[in-house]
Amino acid sequence: MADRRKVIDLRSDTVTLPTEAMREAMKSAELGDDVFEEDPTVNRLQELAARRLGKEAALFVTSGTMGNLVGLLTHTSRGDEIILEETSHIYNYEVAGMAALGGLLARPLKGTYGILDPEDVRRAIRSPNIHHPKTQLICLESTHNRGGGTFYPPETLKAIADVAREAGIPMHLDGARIFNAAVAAGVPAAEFAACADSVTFCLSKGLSAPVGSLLVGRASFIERARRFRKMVGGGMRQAGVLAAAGIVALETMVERLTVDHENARLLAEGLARLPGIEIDLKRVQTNIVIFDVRSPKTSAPRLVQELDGEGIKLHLIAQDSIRAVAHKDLDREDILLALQAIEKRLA
Ligand code: TLP
Repeated sequence: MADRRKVIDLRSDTVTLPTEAMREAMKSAELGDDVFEEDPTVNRLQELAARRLGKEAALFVTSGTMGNLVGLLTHTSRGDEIILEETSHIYNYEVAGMAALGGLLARPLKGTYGILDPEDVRRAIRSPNIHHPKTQLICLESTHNRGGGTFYPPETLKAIADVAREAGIPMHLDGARIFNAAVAAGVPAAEFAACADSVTFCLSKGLSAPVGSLLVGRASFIERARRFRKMVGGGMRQAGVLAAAGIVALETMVERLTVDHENARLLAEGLARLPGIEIDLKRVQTNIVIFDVRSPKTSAPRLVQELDGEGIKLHLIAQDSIRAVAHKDLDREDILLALQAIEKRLA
């Protein structure tokens, strides 16, 4: 391993660098002021995103966090309650923006590797009562980050959409990695999106664009969301320079996600064979691999620290738990090298 020059960064798919085609597109992008809705490249990306997700309109935002926040603000009023999964990104990793900026009350439910049961959702919806907060939104996440890259089976998603529709409650999907779910399930992303009133998805993760996410939904919803985006400081100007890379991401980087899924599988199956590693292969469905270290030879924090010294980066997500994410800047060879290095520490 001594002659290896490359850092094998498995911390996240957010570390992916833009492709040459993206850099070229950024250089020659046609630009305007997007707050005036006059950036032709942003407009083109938004139209493309809406079409891909089967929705009327889309809004280019800086990040997945902003897409979710703007989506939540647009759906709700202060004091409303939203149902979400207890390990979801919105509840755990978005700095409590929903509470701090939206005045929203969270109703976290327990899922199975992040996936909620439609009956649990139904039971959590508040009945009208002067004492209760109003259940105003159901938020799902697919693929589910802390669930280990799991995704909603289309029938489960449809069942929850039915529960929501019967109760007259809108649904927001945090689809940061919706294309990973689509490619793994072999269904168009629009089929998942059809179950939700709004969807956030990211260009800057597996799709490898440098910056940006989209919020999609009905035209009237996106029109209101545009005001909230401005409120939270997301009114960008010549944002076409970023949107240009996003167009390339959507047009050319979706199908190749299967390669990342194969590499994640390779890593997961390799890890499952090592002593002192606990991993549930059922939850490895896309590009994320979560595993536990229970070994007399080392601990999860020590393993992460020592491998970092060797140029192999992993993400410690709990005292005994590690996350690794496959992405386009890592190939099969990198995965095998990482596995070898981990094996050495456990032997
Ligand atoms: N997730 C990041 C970190 O924040 C943990 C990662 O490395 O996985 N929804 C989901 C499901 C996400 O995984 C993320 C990012 C977001 C939303 C937020 O996206 P950004 O980072 O663009 O704000």
